[in-house]
Amino acid sequence: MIAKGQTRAPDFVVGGAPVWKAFFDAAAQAEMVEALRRVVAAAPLFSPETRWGKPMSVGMTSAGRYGWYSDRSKGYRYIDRHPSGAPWPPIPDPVLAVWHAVAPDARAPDCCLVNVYRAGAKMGLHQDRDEADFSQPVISISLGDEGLFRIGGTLRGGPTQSVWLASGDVLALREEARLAFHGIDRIRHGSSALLKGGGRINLTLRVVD
Ligand code: MD6
Ligand code: FE
Repeated sequence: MIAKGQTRAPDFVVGGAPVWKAFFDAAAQAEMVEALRRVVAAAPLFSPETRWGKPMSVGMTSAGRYGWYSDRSKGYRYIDRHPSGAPWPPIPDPVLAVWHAVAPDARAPDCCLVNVYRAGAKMGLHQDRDEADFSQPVISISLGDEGLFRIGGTLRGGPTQSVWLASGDVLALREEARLAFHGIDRIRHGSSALLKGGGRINLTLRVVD
């Protein structure tokens, strides 16, 4: 469990994004995975379609007032219910605790996007720009297998840097890096024992409105 009021300086900065290595320990990671199982039970994973109509390799769902969604007809957006029509479940408290610890001055997040990477899944370079207020950060939490995170600048096609994100690591896209292009090139399948059968979960917390 993250203690209330816990703060810590980031361990390093990559492409303008601060990274906190092992921000929470194995017991807290397992607690978070349990809470996420309840989220997935209420809001099952689905594979959104890109704007171009291709299914994404990453399984997704959300918690909070809004969930992120995409399909061929309307593209990338937030919707206030799961595609089944069910309301999104609330953002679990241990996840909110991470947000408040690394972004104490930010507004409360109203979406936690849950990305699940099985063997071979990846996420192409993109910007997170479907939110209304870019003064608010996006905070990412990694769980399970290591993922190779790549980050560039705010223009597509510029130079990029890469870093492996491991279970318990936290990264923030904020300030000059808020609109940086970023993605996940590959997963080191089986590098963590946190998830049965391997895989990686990434949570991104956002303020949408
Ligand atoms: C991932 N992360 O780590 C994908 N977005 O699986 C993201 O797309 C991301 O790490 C916004 C802020 C931080 C991120
Ligand atoms: Fe992103």
